[in-house]
Amino acid sequence: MNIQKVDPLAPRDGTETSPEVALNRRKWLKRTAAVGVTGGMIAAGAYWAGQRLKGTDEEVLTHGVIKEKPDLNLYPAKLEERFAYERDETDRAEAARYANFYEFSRYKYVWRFVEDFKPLPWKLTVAGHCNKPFEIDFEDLLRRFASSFRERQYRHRCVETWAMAVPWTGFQLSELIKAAEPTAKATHVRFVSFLRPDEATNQETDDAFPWPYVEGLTLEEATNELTFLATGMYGEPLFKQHGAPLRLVVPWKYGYKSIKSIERIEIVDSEPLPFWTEIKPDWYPFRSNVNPSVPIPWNQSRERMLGTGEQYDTQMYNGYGEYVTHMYPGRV
Ligand SMILES: Nc1nc2c(c(=O)[nH]1)N[C@H]1C(S)=C(S)[C@@H](COP(=O)(O)O)O[C@H]1N2
Ligand SMILES: [Mo]
Repeated sequence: MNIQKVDPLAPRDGTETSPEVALNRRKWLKRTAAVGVTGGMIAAGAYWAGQRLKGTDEEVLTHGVIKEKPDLNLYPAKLEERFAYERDETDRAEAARYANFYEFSRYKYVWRFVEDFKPLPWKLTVAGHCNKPFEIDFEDLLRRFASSFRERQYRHRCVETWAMAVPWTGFQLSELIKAAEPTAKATHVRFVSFLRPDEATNQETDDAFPWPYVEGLTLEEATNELTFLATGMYGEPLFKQHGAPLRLVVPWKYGYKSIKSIERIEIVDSEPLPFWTEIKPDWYPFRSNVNPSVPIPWNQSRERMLGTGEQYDTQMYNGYGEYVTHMYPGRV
């Protein structure tokens, strides 16, 4: 993500170098200049600081687990075979380690900063232009939509050009929207994440951002069969860093549309203003469909898989054209 507009000192995409790594590297550079140590040791110092922040697989896989799990036998859900990835599944620890969740940190390794976040109990509000608005406790939501639960294997493409292939558990957003009964006025859906500076350190300290995180889709996009509300990943409840207890997954759009830890879903009659669109509208426009031929502003034609570093050509609509092209006649 580029946050230069709010912080000219941020690295280009705001994410590749963590503050701790950068700080240590700077210290090392100073020291080595004074003492005249070799470049090999500079590299070793930066490497060591990076490793400490990355953590072991075991740390990464245990730190963000929600303690009280609703015991409803939802996981694992039945796999829908038609959404196979056509590439290797991303290692679970690699996905859990390298996340974007600005409420906790501007940088990666978010898992280190989610300790105070309490995703349960959780309440979801569904409101706006609908006949049946509702407010529902997360456990009741699971019960209400239990029969719609399934597992979906989706490719995910971040605008920073990293990608992953992971299995989500949840249900189609269309089911929830149908239950709310949108009225004739409804044209768009607005999603709002939490505002909890006590639990999310970066919401307290980083007031350059327009908290809370907001996203939006057209009603047609929101009810597309691909659009998924996920409560789990890899056959278990979501880790905190992946957006527990409930997040959106929109696989044909850049990753930032897939808003995490949703508190509010509003059915509205105009285009909402998403978080990143507010910060940088020319780079992160409302629609944000994955498109390898449009640089935003860096080249988007290739992508790199988390963990393996394997590279692929980025596909139009992230390869999901057969499900979504009809929504964008004559444009992208
Ligand atoms: N609330 C919230 N949702 C968010 C973000 C965020 O910072 N806050 N980052 C987005 C971005 S840029 C990406 S790529 C995906 C990353 O999902 P993952 O970390 O589970 O891989 O979450 C998206 N959803
Ligand atoms: Mo992203």
